[in-house]
Amino acid sequence: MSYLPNRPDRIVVMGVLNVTPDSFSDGGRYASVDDAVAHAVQMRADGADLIDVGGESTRPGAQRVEAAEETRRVLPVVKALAAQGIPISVDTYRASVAAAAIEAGASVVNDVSGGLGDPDMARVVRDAACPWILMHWRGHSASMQQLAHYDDVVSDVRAELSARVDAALAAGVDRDQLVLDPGLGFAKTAAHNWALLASLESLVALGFPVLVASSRKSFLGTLLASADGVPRPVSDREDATTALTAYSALRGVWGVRVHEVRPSVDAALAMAAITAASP
Ligand code: PMM
Repeated sequence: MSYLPNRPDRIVVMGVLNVTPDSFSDGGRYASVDDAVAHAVQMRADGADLIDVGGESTRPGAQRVEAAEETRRVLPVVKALAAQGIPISVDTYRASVAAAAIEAGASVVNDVSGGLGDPDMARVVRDAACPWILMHWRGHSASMQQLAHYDDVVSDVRAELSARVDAALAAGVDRDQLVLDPGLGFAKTAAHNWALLASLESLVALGFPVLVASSRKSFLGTLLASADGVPRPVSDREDATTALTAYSALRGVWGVRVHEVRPSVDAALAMAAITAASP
């Protein structure tokens, strides 16, 4: 079984490294391998336990890129980070990209489709015996916001994630490989995201490590909108992101996935200190 970081002192913090021209918050910033590696090294120095390398934007409305292009973006960065001993997750729902990234040194597969995007992913993850983050997902980014309809978002997401767990186990993946993620912003309105956050315990109660990825997402832009309704810009949503890291840590999650690592590491340490001191 390869590496799923766990820390005795705080929850895990994953640092986002999007090597895409069009991601919603950092698209285009780390398009060269050198820039990407330098940013990853900085996130590591800030305390990131995993660097999450993604080569395809999943922002609402994003169009897909070809597998060859996704691999071309991701692989040189994965190789360069692995050469420095930096733990890597690969953010992809393509089995071929995941397999190539694992071969190049990635140790975790972060699959925003929860295994639905590529029927071959379960085999790749099973053969690699690596951790597999299963995110709640209903469809590709181009059309996912039309799928944001739930009877009860908390129980529906929980049931749909449980079905993904069952499919993974049926494909021969080990229980210990799985991490669950409610998929904030993926086929979800702001109200859905808040409801899922309010009921994080019900996801944690499924008995798997849980990842929360709220960083800079548009529901925070809406929450923090100006008086005339203009969403707070992406670059100015960090304090709310840090607050959600602290909240998530107190709700028993395994980790968070964030763009700005240091404030979340600090928040995680502070919440762990409170937990440790609790009677
Ligand atoms: N969100 C994005 C990308 N990858 N992975 C997981 N596990 N969970 C998420 O919610 C998630 C993800 C989109 O955000 P980005 O464009 O900032 O990477």
